[in-house]
Amino acid sequence: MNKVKFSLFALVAIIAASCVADPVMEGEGVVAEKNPMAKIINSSEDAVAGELILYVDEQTADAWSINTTRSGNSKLDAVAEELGVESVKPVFNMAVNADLKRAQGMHRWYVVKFDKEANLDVVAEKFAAISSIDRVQFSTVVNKPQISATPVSESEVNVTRVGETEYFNDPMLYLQWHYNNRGYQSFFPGAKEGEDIGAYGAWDYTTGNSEVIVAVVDEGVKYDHPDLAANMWVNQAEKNGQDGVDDDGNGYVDDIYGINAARAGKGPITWDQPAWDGDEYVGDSGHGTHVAGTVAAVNNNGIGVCGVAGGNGSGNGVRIMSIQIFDGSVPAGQNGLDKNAIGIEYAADNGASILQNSWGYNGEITSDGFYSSNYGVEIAALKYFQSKSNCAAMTGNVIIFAAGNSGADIANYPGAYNEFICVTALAPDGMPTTYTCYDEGCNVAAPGGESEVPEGESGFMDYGCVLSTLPAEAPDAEHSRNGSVVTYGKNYGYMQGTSMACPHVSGVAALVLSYALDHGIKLTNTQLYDVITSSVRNIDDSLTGSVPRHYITYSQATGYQIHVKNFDLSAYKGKMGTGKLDATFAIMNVRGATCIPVVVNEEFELNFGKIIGTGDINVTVMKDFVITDEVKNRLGIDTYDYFNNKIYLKCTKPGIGVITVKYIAGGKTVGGTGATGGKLMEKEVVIISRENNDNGAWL
Ligand SMILES: [Ca+2]
Ligand SMILES: [Ca+2]
Ligand SMILES: [Ca+2]
Repeated sequence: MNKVKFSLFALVAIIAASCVADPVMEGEGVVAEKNPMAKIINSSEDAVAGELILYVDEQTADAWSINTTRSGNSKLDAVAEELGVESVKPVFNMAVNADLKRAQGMHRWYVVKFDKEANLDVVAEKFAAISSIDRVQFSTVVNKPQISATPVSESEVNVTRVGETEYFNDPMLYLQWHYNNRGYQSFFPGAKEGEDIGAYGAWDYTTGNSEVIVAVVDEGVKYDHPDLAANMWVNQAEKNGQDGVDDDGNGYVDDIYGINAARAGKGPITWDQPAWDGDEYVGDSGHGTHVAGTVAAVNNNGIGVCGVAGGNGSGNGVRIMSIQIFDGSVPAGQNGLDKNAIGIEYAADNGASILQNSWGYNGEITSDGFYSSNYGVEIAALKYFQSKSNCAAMTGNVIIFAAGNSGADIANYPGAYNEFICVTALAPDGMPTTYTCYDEGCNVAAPGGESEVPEGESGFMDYGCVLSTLPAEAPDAEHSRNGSVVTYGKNYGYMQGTSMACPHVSGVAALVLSYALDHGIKLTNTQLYDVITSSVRNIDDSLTGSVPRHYITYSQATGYQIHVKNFDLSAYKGKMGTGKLDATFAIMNVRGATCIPVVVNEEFELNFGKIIGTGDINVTVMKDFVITDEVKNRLGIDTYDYFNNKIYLKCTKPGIGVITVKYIAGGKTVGGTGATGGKLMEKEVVIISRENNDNGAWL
């Protein structure tokens, strides 16, 4: 196998914002009139100059909505005059879904702009002293650290494999161990078969539905990427409309694939804009395109990679909406908190039902109350998104976040917030990655990948990272230095991080919604959250002892050196969320079927009481069970039997099959003429057969 490359800085950090302010108040209660300073809900450190976000009372909100230069409050108008306020604008787009937004108080958020030289703290105090201002929020700058991918092309990774066929015809699918892990040690030392999201099993039941829209809140998505274009959400009115005109009247001009929220929706979506902080590269990195590909790269199109919910080649992939909140061309210090808020609002207003977020705030937020008070305008947008119902199969929408890559025993916010799903990252051996945040606030684990030194190699390789789509023209942060841009030059590449684990979960959520749509199942967003967190394989049983992991040090005297350390697994026990997400379980969960995991070539005894879930065989008696020839062939079931309300069978092949069990509810005989007794019932039982890889991963 060709080496991808020696990667020194393979750890892809979660997109993160910088500063976190000192707590000023907890919760969202009304601020006491007597203490104006308590209205200032965060710190001016790292805030955008020349603007503040205000939460105003109803009268001011209504007055400003008509005439922003006059609030009707003489003190407020005097302060605005004194400061030379240049503009007052509502944060949210009140022309769309106004009633729901008003009910949630969103009409009360305003952005005021003034002289950039003005002292923010002084201005904040002036506004805070006015009774009609309820809260004053500094517009914290949303920054991101350097991230980079390892680009690959199909020709580079085209190795000869023995006897393996993949689910779809995409030539790089076999490298996507995160969907179907064959345990190749050349990818990762200790890689284990079955340590994946179980995509192949789920794909037997659904591969996507084009009515499901996933908003990728991230860098801009390369919407014309050959392996993404067919699965992009398209605003048809804008695509077929006039340039420079808001053809669909949603408040945004030419928003065909989403919006560039970092530019307040007033610029095109981009993914190739370089930027520098001194010599260091800080611009676009392809992160959004990579995340989008994991959710829904186009499957079975004969090129590149697959996405979790990318369809089967018939045009049924779920759709990606690009919500660009990071833009390399927006100078550092200008991208404030309100931009995230309007991006999330846009996703809610334009049909997304899943919000995919591989970003968060590194640092010191340690409670839901602190987050919701300091990031008031952002949580308002997130709660609004969650309150909308944009998929016919679900009441409400769902929000999924990455946990963060600092290795801390608490997730980053907003992901840690109790209402959202927060995703930790696994390596190809099914163990926690060395970088993943864990414990507090974390809900479920999924493959995020890890760069390692495979057997027989002397340097780090990235086959253990997550492979997805890349914009070939995006700058490679690792190699772009001193104002000189080096682009990836390839359409695919490896990244690692909880940023990569998160879109696996969003993709599985999209599969569940697709299956529900196809089968007339309706669920609530709470039920979908439950499906995600309960459709898991056990991780805790394997979290004992330690595993070797390599790491790099650098000094001028010795240069780069690779070392090995023992990575303590027991520290993660009980702290990786509910376990390892399995897409097959998730589909079966929403189908309402009982899943029975079995090991290939081992006879198992299935107690009927367990199938029904009561354990009481006196009230429900098994009458019969049906295994179709198709299922027998698929799972290699040659012999089976049942007696005493137990089924005995053995699968000789891995796979999934449904058997139907018939039973009597409420008696020992079926009622009818000449008999009393119970009602004949039927229930599906899903047999999920996998190889035993004796690592505790499966059973
Ligand atoms: Ca529009
Ligand atoms: Ca237009
Ligand atoms: Ca493809």
